[in-house]
Amino acid sequence: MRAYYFDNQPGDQRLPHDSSRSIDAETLNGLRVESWNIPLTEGYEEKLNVISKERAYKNRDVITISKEGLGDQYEEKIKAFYKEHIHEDEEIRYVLSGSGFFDIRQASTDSWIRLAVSAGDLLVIPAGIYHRFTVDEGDLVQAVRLFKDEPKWSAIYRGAESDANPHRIDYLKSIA
Ligand code: KMT
Ligand code: NI
Repeated sequence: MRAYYFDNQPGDQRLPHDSSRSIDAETLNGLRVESWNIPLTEGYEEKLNVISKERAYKNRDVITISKEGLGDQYEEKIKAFYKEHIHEDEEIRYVLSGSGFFDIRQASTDSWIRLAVSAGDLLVIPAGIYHRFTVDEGDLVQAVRLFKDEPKWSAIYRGAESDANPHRIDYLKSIA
């Protein structure tokens, strides 16, 4: 999974927007973003099960974002995923096929860091970090969504209220 600063240039969200300034693993650790690569070869399900057990991810489902699947709603849906937000729980995704970009905010600079994910990438985005998602030009991603308990779907969009959310405040404390 490559990580780099978003270039902040206008244009289609699905383009790479690569500033060519890379981000190292230490920086991601400091933001409490975790990732693994579990290749989709024989036995990957077992490995995913081991991690799920260790971290008490009890529930999961599969999400598919594709033009075929979403039809007329496709453009609207990918714009919605791309609106900056937080959650009150971790966002855990294991990519089965296709590819896309998770953008996470570096709190110290308010810059976007772009994480390019593809099949085999398992990503944990902590509660309270501002982020957004887009497919890339392939217009397809299929991923397992893992949950600790009951899925908490609600996105809290960035604003005065989200800044005051206890999960946001706890996140900022945890990276201080
Ligand atoms: C989300 O919540 O942003 C998503 O599930 C995006 C697709 S998962 C690669
Ligand atoms: Ni999210």
